[in-house]
Amino acid sequence: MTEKPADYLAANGFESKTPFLIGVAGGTASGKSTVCQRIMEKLGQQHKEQTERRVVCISQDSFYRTLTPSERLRAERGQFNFDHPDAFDDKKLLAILKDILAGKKVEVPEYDYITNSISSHRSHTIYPADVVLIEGILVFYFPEVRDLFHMKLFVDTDSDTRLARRVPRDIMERGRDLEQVLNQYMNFVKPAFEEFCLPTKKFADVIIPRGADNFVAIDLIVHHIWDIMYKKRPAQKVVNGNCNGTHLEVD
Ligand code: UZR
Ligand code: MG
Repeated sequence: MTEKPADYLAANGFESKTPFLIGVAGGTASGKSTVCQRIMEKLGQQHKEQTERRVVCISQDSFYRTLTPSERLRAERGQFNFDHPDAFDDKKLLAILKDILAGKKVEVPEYDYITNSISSHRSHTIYPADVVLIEGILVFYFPEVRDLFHMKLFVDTDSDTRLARRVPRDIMERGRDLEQVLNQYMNFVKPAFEEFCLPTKKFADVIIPRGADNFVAIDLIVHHIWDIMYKKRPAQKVVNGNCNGTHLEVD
């Protein structure tokens, strides 16, 4: 390849000074978070201090909107559709992604699945990084958000595998009982997946069959990110007091 870094970056639609934004979509329990974790692990980022990380991951769950009192009651009875696009605050997600692209430090709220709400006192700070992964069932649904990604991955795992994972996860980690989980799945999760999530697969640049078990696909993606982080990016000094002056160099 004779392409110069700047040409490569321009051809791929992003400017050298902005982070490389990767969207990771897929059905519930498809392995989106695990794919992101594997990518971070392979890049040696998992055990770094937050301020030192060059690759960070954000979940779309942090952008569930605050429910009205009556919606909250429905949520407690398992009658609120958390898989519908209306359940999200897409404007807030868009604003935060724009800030990230502008190289700003942002605060991302933490979501609590037990109370079905954003924690009012817990959030985490995302410092400027080279690569930012955004994972969630509907990250490709909102056109303005979708258009911001430099790379789009869709984690494509069979529905039965996803259901088999979702049931124990909801019971053990999210405080639900079996009947509630299955009702919610049949009434909301499955139909919303088919109506809103699956049609966004066509926007993906890379489809990852079998999800996090697909080591070959993850390796290929990691190599691409590695290139961006260590080879293709021009030297850049992130000017931010909290970022410890991360310095990236061309080899
Ligand atoms: P993933 N979800 C909850 O179960 N409770 C909430 O308060 C908010 C979201 C679920 C949501 C969706 N659906 O299927 C899932 N329900 O989180 C998305 N019901 O998360 O992609 O990790 O499966
Ligand atoms: Mg998840």
